[in-house]
Amino acid sequence: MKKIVISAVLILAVIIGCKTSSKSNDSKKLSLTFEAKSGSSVAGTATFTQKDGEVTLVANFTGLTPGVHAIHIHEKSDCSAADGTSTGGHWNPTFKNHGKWGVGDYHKGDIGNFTADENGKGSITFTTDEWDIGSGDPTRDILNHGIIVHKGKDDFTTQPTGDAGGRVACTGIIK
Ligand SMILES: [Cu+2]
Ligand SMILES: [Zn+2]
Repeated sequence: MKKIVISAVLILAVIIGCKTSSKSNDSKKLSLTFEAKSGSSVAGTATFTQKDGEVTLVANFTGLTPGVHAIHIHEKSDCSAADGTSTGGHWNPTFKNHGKWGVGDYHKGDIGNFTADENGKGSITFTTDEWDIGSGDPTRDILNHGIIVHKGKDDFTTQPTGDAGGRVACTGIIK
């Protein structure tokens, strides 16, 4: 009888242990470095952090032209082209129109705009429960896509690009 009780306690401990470890697996982080494109001198870094079912992007840039710049997740992680076009169009796994996140139609990659100051420095923080890191769900998983920073601003209207101009920085979203 004692043996049975001890076994039951052990099994319970294993179950609790598994639950705890699967919860901590929900916390994931990716750190990325941008490369300059289209002859720009933009440098930057980005982190994606997944916690409690939400993913937060924090990105910081230098070397931008002062003013408003679009930033999107694009389809491919391939930054090899000098003008960044190797990343393809906006990541749009749900086949929606381009737009402003949370307002009508929008691509899963439509992060939006941020502003660079007079010294060319800019940053953006963006949090959503519509992304994840590495689930394999094509409508949510940001892995193996790319991030593009544009020369100009996203008008949230022009299809399918937002008319944001050339591509001045690029990184693959890869481990
Ligand atoms: Cu873009
Ligand atoms: Zn878009």
